[in-house]
Amino acid sequence: MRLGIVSALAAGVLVASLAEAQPAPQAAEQAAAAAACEAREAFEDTLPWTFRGVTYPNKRTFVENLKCGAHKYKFAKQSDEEKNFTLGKGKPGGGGGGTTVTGGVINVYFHVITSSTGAGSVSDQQINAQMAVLDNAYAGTGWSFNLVATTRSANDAWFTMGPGTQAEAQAKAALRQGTADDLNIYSANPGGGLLGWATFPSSYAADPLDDGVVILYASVPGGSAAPYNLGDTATHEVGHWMGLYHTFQNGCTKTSDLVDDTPAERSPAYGCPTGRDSCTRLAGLDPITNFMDYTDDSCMFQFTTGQDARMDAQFSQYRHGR
Ligand SMILES: [Ca+2]
Ligand SMILES: [Ca+2]
Ligand SMILES: [Ca+2]
Ligand SMILES: [Ca+2]
Ligand SMILES: [Zn+2]
Repeated sequence: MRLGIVSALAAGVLVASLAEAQPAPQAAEQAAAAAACEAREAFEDTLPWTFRGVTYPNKRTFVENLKCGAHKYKFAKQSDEEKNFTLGKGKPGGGGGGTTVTGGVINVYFHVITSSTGAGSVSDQQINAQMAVLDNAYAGTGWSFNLVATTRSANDAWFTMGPGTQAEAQAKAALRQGTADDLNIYSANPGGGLLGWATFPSSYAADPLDDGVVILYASVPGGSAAPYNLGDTATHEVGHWMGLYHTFQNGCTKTSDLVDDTPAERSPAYGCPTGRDSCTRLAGLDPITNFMDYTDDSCMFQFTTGQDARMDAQFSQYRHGR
């Protein structure tokens, strides 16, 4: 408290000016900011958005349909898996027999897939930069990443693989290393505006070879996929791999992403829409700076304590020692 050095008179003035500010409480300011943000988004929706040579009606269309494939890819199986997960948590120390871990070093196998002519050739320096981005992003969670090996494959079919394709299955069957608690990252050029996709921890048992994270090669630090070229596509996809859903999962509902301290969000945010509040009846501004939203890499920089706890629980249940 710094008021100790302020004279009685000055303190009185301060109180007076605070009293004047009372008619504009924080809630009203937030509502005004949210309205301004909504108007900004409505204007942005009139502007075409070009990403990697393809022009979309606007950035919202790109972001909502294409940015990350994880939700489309594995969403169908989610509710059943979640039921099992909740059940598992309800049996303290029992059932799965796994140890509860709150962090650790995750071994990483980084598979660079290029075209036959060498397109998509992520450099060792970029891989190291990507690893540093991951370590920074997860620094507060207790998890860190250790690059064990890098592989390089030239294969046109694998290079353009999409989620759920035969090319993806073949690439992963040939390249995947380690067990459930090892992270395999594949860089490729899936096309269609896809920045990446990931499998969830609970999917491992049914299809171990499928387990891992695929990212657009140009999304690594220094890549050409601006504004998604600071390495946070990998951060986001690894978040799924650790068991996190999107912050806009299930829209304006109290359960939303099954994490208590991420405010609910009606739809993905894009760009960096400060003040966005898409669920006005639920507390909190939209978590636009969270890694599990869809904002620009420069805008997303945090996981919450609740997300950390969920990652720990998911990793313990489905990955640790498996
Ligand atoms: Ca943790
Ligand atoms: Ca939430
Ligand atoms: Ca809200
Ligand atoms: Ca960032
Ligand atoms: Zn995602």
